[in-house]
Amino acid sequence: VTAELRVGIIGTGVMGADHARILDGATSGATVSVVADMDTERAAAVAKGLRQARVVGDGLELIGADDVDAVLVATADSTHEAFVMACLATGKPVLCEKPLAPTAAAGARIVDADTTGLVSVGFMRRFDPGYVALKQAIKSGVIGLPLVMHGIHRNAAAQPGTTGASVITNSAIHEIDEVRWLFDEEIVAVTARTPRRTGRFDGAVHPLLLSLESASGTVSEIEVTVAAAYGYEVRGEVVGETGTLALDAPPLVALRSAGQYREDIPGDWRPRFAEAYRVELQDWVDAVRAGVPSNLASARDGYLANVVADAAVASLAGGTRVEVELPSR
Ligand code: ISE
Repeated sequence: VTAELRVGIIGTGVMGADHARILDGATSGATVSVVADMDTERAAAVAKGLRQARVVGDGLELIGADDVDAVLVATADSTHEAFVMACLATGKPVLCEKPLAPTAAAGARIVDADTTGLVSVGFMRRFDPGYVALKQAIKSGVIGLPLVMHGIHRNAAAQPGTTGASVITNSAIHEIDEVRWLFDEEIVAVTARTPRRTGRFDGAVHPLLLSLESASGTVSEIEVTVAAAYGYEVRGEVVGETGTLALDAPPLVALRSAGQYREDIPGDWRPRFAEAYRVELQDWVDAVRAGVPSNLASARDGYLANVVADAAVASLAGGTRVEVELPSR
């Protein structure tokens, strides 16, 4: 393969803009040829920083364009399905940002349509050097059987439109995929709870406490806080029979001065997962150019995360533990 992959990006918000910059400037073998956004001014501002991207206002037009070989979807969650389906209809590989869809019903329709494995899902933690090392360490047996995982996932401020359900389908979906991937097994039951309400965030869920039970009996206890105010933080610890593995987010620099110690905390996920995004995008570009499946999460992975998320939404609404009905498909 010699020709550069011409990628079209739909959605030029925070993630679309970041992916465009990485694909066009820090990935080998790819160029961003077209960017699409209903807000064409926003798209034009992103295109300006790219080598030779043109701007369109309509994502479907981008998918059909002759100068687009593969598509990256970074639009609002509720619009993923329509764009992914259009990519499948034209036979173009597509990297859909997480979540694959907001519900399992929508995820199932995509799995059924993706008969040749054209869909990849952007669960970037699978490419984060820390998470990769954590998975290897668990597999090596150094802490014995994993028993419990503690996970912390905090955003500085809730995104506009955040609801109780979307805290699960948009944010906690990362941990749902992570647990499946880290322990190589399915989640069979979930319990979702929330403490007292606060004025900090007017959604009903703040924070979300999620308990994810894996098939073999490992339990992952997750806190997802969407309006933590102080910054962005993701870390965790796996407790095994003979030791623990802690995943911290190391600061880029730590300051010792005037009798004090200071670490900076990023404002959002982009600095924390910069390397993960870079490696993820390079993997996708290499796989698409070689015509082989990528190492990203598949449509089926995205869908199975949706199934668990639906169960968590039901648990939160009903105040009970909910067993996950794993589909046979
Ligand atoms: C956002 O969409 C992301 O994917 C971030 O990684 C996550 O931390 C945040 O909670 C989501 O809203």
